[in-house]
Amino acid sequence: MQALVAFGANLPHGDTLPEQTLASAMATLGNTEVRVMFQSRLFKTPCFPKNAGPDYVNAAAVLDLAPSVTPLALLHHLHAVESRFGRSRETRWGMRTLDIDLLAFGDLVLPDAATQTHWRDLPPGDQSRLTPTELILPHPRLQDRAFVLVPLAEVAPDWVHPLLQRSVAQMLAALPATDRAEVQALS
Ligand code: PH2
Ligand code: MG
Ligand code: MG
Repeated sequence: MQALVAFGANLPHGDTLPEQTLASAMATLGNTEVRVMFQSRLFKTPCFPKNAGPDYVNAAAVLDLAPSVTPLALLHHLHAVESRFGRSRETRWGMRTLDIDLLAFGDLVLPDAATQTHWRDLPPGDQSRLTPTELILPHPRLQDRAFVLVPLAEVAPDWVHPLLQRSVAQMLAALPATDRAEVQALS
């Protein structure tokens, strides 16, 4: 099974800059059951929402998983890596030393199509106010964000969203050109 993950950071962790944190996180994510197959370059991106904090560094990766790895087990592993890099989880959309988001687990839809669609179609005003308590896959905001899709298009351009039936490359092309232009490769 393959999983797609997104990385983001906009605060240093001690003396470690966000770009170093992301590189170290991608380097330490692998274990006997999780293999990093492809990793994107690092990108500098304006904070969303605009002016809510410093610029982010973002990246994406494709993970190859042993059959024993469930979506929740992977999520817990990603959270453990976040804590190793100083992440505390008190404020949603707050500043962070490291955020690792599970974007997709193969073409699995969790918990079901109606619930994923509900969260995907949430009005913008509710998106910052309401947080799902269960794991929703694919990630409900995946199709909206250039800071996710630009890095993801380097590693998984042909992955198709199981409910939208659109590839990463197609979802990226559908975003405003101005959103895409704001995402700048660092390397
Ligand atoms: N992550 C957020 C909130 N805002 N903005 C950018 N540019 N990149 C992110 O990764 C990001 C964000 C919540 O996780
Ligand atoms: Mg995030
Ligand atoms: Mg997160």
